[in-house]
Amino acid sequence: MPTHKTKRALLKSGILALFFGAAGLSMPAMAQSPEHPATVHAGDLTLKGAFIRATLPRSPTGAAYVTITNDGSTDDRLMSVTTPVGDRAVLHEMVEENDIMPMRTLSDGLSIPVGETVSLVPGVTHIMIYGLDAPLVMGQTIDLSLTFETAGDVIVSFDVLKLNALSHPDMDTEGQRGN
Ligand SMILES: [Cu+2]
Repeated sequence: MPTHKTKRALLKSGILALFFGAAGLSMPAMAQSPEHPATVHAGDLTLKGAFIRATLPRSPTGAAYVTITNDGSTDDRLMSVTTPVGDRAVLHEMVEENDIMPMRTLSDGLSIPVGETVSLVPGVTHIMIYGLDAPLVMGQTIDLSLTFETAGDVIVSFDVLKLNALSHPDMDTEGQRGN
């Protein structure tokens, strides 16, 4: 039998749960669909495993990753990306030079050839977000707009994962290696 005191404590935690539950429901991520779409189909393209690494409090930049498969009969190309959470987004590749890894802008975009799967993964390629308005916090979902030469504009929900995340859990379950 709970004492009067513990009853009150239980009631209090119930109220807190309600409060946070309601706060969760009002988050922007819920606006798009009842279930977070892990996989996005756009024309002949399939995009999955989209994630952004959480950022340190004063970090001016963030990095986003996604895996894109082209099942069509035309080569496609990721041309540009727009972001609601920073000044601009740029496609970057890492180039290993004498033990340092400078980033280079993919000014011609990123080719997505017919029948291939192209993964933006840490250490290889990423979407760099400059001028972050606020830190990116684990658990958030950020919608980026990816513009393809053929498939056009595609909105993809990126899950904010931990600071040093290597891949999205959706990809791990398929036995893919995150590196
Ligand atoms: Cu970069």
